[in-house]
Amino acid sequence: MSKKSTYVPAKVWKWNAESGGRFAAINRPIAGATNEKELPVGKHPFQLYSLGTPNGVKVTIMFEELLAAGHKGAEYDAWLINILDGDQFGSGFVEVNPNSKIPALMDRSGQETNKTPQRIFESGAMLLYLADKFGAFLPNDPGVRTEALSWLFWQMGSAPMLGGGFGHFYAYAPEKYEYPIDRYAMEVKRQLDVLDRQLADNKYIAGDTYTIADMAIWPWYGVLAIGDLYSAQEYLDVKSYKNVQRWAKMIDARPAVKRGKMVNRTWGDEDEQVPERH
Ligand SMILES: N[C@@H](CCC(=O)N[C@@H](CS)C(=O)NCC(=O)O)C(=O)O
Repeated sequence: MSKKSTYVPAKVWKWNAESGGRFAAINRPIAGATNEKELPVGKHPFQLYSLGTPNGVKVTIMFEELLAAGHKGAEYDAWLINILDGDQFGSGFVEVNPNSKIPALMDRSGQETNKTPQRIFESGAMLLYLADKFGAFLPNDPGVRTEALSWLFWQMGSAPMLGGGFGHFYAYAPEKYEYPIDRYAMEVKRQLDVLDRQLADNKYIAGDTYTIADMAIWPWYGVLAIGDLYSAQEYLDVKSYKNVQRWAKMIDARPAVKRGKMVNRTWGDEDEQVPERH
């Protein structure tokens, strides 16, 4: 157990901009734009404003899978949004995503017929929008579709425990605090066990078919299992989740996944970085 803390929360919370931690400089308690900045627009039907983090990679994998499957209408420009420089607070970005988080997407297809561009924010909404638009990676069978959507929404609800909870306190907080690390490690291990049991009887997350549920879950839990997310492999004993291991390696071997995970990436091996894609 941790020692008893002497910290007592104030009566009313006040913003301490100097609180430390890796993202202290960009995190704010207020929404909205801080500066006027238009977003660039390229020649392709889709304009993606993003960064190669797990939430961004979900969408670049989907675009690369669509293109690999022959959907030429899925051509996209992927512009780099540097969240550590605060690009997500520019006025143009906030118009596409009022929540100021990557990824943000504009569907500008149909410009020749004066169709109003469509904004989409939240990575899960993007996967669903693209799956419906192209009739791909989300089977029509109501049972399979519902199962895939259940797992897609499971991911959207669960990953903040892994990223904002475990990852933040294990890797980014200014000090190591036992209580939150312990609490979130337990929850992440429970989530890995949920996936491991599902993948014991299923080739892919939602059954026999590769769907947007795999694309949503892999960049978080797949990369945690076989990659270097938060350098926590040993701490979380990720190798013990055998079915997650099998599935994560299978998804990782897909050529479209290999391409998708490099787009908007600006760290790691140079030959695995494609900062922008046009
Ligand atoms: N639920 C959102 C989460 C997006 C998100 O948290 N994006 C992070 C990077 S992975 C971000 O842009 N952070 C910048 C900030 O918090 O200012 C989604 O899935 O699209």
